Amino acid sequence: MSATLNDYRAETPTWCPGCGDFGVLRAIQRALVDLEIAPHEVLVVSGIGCSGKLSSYIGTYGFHGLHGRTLPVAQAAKLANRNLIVLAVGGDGDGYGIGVGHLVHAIRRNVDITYIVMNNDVYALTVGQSAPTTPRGRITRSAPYGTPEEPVSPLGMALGLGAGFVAQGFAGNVDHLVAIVKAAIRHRGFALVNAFSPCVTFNPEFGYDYLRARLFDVDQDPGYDRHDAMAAMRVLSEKGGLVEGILYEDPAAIPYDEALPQFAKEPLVAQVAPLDDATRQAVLASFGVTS
Ligand SMILES: Cc1ncc(C[n+]2csc(CCOP(=O)(O)OP(=O)(O)O)c2C)c(N)n1
Ligand code: SF4
Repeated sequence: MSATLNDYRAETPTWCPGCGDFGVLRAIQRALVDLEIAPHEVLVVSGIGCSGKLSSYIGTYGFHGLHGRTLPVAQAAKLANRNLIVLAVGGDGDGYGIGVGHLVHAIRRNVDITYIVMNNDVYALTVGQSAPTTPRGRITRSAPYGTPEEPVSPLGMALGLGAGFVAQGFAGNVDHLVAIVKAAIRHRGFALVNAFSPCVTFNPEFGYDYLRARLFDVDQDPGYDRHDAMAAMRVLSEKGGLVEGILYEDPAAIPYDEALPQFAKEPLVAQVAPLDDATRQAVLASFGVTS
């Protein structure tokens, strides 16, 4: 029997009322249900931040890791068991700040995982400091005279590094985000989804109305070719990054985990003997877990 949205529920979120992360959570849950994936087939790895709590709020396997270290854990899990659907989730600070080095190498390595970044242009959990995405001049708690640096362009960076799937969604348009997340999961290789997810508490300027009035939807443009990386670069530049939809997809991408002979035949987990019970207990005990 197919999973339902109820099967994907877990703890009740403690996010502020109106937080964009609710929309992203709902989009991921709906995408998994639509794709008829069962919760036990999915691992969600998250970083630290308000967004990082998402792995506790979804009824899949979960790993809440260290700030900025989401991608190494997610890639390792996929390499160990490529039968799992692996989603990495986190904030823009997590992915484009402290963890940006891992993003560069995840794109180049092309392990078949989906990375959903909840982008609110601010460090929210730590109460509103400038993030790498904060526009120059914006006043934040860490920049009372205005943020002095230029922001990163995460999608431009990903395209420049040769990413095989680059998309942008919006928590205020969940139906569209569902379609984007489904396409990202189906893509064979590393997929980046930058999901604008307003922080209504610490960055209300970058809110629902602001985004709704400005986002240009490439998926509604019949002339847009999502297989043309230069077109993606052009539209990003023309619209100042305020674009929604699947900007680029390379249907011929070959994931790392399928390209290497040692992974190609069967997943690593199938190639090693299962742990005997005493060893399993000892490993769990080393993490302070008793079963
Ligand atoms: C190594 C390390 N450095 C700093 C912190 C403090 N810290 C916790 S969350 C966070 C930023 C969160 O911002 P973001 O990743 O954008 O997520 P959001 O809370 O906005 O969802 C920081 C700096 C930490 N937990 N670990
Ligand atoms: S502080 Fe911002 S990002 Fe964090 S839960 Fe509240 S609205 Fe969401």
